[in-house]
Amino acid sequence: MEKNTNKNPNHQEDKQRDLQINKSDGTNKFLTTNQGVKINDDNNSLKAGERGPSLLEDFILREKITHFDHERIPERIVHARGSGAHGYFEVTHPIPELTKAGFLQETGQRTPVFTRFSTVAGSRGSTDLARDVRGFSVKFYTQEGIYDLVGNNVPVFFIQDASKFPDLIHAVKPEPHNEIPQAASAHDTFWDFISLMPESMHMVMWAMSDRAIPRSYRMMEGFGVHTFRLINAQHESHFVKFHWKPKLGTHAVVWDEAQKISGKNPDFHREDLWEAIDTGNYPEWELGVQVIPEADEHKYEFDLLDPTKLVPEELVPVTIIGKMVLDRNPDNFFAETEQIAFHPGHVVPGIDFTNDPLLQGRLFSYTDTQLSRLGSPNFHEIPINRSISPTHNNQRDGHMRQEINTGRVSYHPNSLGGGCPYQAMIAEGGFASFNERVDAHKVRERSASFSDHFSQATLFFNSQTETEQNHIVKALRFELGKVATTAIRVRMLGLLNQVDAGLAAKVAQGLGLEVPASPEKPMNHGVGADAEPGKHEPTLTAQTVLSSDALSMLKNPTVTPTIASRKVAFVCADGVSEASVKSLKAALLKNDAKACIIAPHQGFIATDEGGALPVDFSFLNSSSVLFDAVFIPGGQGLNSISEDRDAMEFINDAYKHCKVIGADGEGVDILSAPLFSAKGGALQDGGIVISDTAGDAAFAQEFISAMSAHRYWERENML
Ligand code: HDE
Repeated sequence: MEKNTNKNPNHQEDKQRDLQINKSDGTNKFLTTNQGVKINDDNNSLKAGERGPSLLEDFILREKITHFDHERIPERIVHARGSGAHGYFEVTHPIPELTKAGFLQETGQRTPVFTRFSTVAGSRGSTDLARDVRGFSVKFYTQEGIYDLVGNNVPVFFIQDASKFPDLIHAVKPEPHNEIPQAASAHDTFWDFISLMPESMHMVMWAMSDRAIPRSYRMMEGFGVHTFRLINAQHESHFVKFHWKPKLGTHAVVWDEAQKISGKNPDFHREDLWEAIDTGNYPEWELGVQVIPEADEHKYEFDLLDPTKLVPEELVPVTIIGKMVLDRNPDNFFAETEQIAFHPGHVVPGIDFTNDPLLQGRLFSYTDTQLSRLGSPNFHEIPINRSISPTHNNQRDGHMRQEINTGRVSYHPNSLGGGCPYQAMIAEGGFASFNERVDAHKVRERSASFSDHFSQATLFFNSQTETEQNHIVKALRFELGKVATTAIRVRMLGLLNQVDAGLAAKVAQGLGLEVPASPEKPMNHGVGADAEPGKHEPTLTAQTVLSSDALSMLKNPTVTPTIASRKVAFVCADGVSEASVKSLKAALLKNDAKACIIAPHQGFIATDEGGALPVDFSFLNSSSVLFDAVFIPGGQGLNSISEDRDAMEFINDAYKHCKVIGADGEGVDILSAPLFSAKGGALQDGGIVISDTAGDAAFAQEFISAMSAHRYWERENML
């Protein structure tokens, strides 16, 4: 009898081998039609005479154009813009006592994965740096079937019930009359909806924080959001929350930087992920779980089924059980990243659902959306979606069916086929849903335990450093400032005042409005027409945890400081000191960081020593927002930079964005130039590293250690 065990710890390569059979490479091959006929002329259509009409007979032209006409498929309704990579998941701390899932049983066990990161609101071609939540979806190709963990980089969601999802997405997407704005929540319809749905307030705090403008996909946390269940071999259930913790720590850019990156390089995150993997800087995350026994279901002041709430790590710590490494870029974006079909309902024995009403709705949506996006119930046969564990059932036919099912039997039970394929007993790996008792009235209702919409929003705000709080205030001023309808702005101020009075007052000041004395009533419009008045108004529950360091990016460096894979712009000109360039470049390379030479022109620049250095970018086609730090080397020719507005804007932006700026030798003079000091910069500021001697080794060390702190927030304008 065939039994799917997961005991082969070396099946990391299985998916790669599985994909191999579909790969095609035209190197040293003839050009052919799709029917395998060799093509003699791919440049001229068949015509009646050189200047005559084209002939319908030209099957080569017709095939080529027809295929081209049908190249596009509908983009994802949400999360259309994304990037993905292959890798593996490795168990570091097995949890057989909690789950029977085969891929979590033994230390060192590796499972192939494909991970896709995305923004939510923008179209496929939109910018990576939109202020938005990021999708974080992982497909595990386990030996017991596909398991998808389809999460976000924020641990909570805007809404509590699936029925509001289409409304939320309609509100945030470009407005329907003019399709403006693209990939942005800063417009009336989004804030109109939010201002009437106080349950969104916790997630709004996250979306207005710097979590919504990550430095890199590699530097984001990931969360399963909903509470799931782990089921062990004794059929016992534990509640579980999933967390991905990035090895490089959680980092963001600032909003001004994000907007500039969107213009300078809208593929910033996509390129960053691709380059990191291409150069062997494999992104890595730890997978952690917060585990809650069934008996503790009602122990907390929030409901575990409410997706607008998180479980503070102070109440339930995160246990790390494994790590994920992404080590291979896709061969073909469309075939892999675009066609991959995730589904929170793809689970394996040992993992199960809860009654979270948002999760329950998702369990319907994802297959349904694949039917229109990928066009057929056979989307599971697309190579990237194909399970590496065998699949046998009585589902048949449909568009583009690949599998050739043999035999005359396509039903169960049967005797003609010997009863095959047969059902698996639980002991043989058959999936059996958790035997939860449900005894209830059929209602369209929400539990009263879902009605505290503000306490965790306040918890999030209180957990932030002053810098992070300022960024939230500025983000809200930006977003609400773009809302044309004053009544919506005022309604939002009323809700923000429930989260934190200081926050509301500062946002109001920026908008030139007053915080209303009391919020507009009713606050909550997400209720049925016959709901008792006031029944569903938000309530406040006493909180056990008032501040949680884990929620702040700045308070919570999750790893030892590193500058690995960070990029430094060397601001150069003809007459640069080669010794200075080479010394810091070598030190950066040793720390796995990268140096790029930026100069007034491309090609080569002459060095002080009489040599030449290749230029990577000019000030015209680059910008310091694309780099993590800036270095101005010494050299006689460097003085010309202090007069160059483009070069000085490059440096001044790095200053404004609180990045490390280093200079040695004559480079130091640039930081004394009027064009720098006029923007507030001074040599003694934090994160400014200087040395009188060009090419000094101690300077390089100081620069690198300054860079590992990433940003010098004290330079930022305070509110
Ligand atoms: Fe999704 N979501 N979602 N979602 N979601 C989709 O499925 C949906 C929700 C998330 O990289 C769609 O294949 C409903 C929460 C990610 O391919 C669609 C509801 C969370 C991705 C869909 C939610 C997510 C999607 C669009 C409320 C965080 C991208 C294309 C009931 C835990 C996956 C697709 C990828 C994609 C529906 C809520 C995350 C339309 C109805 C909560 C990361 O089916």
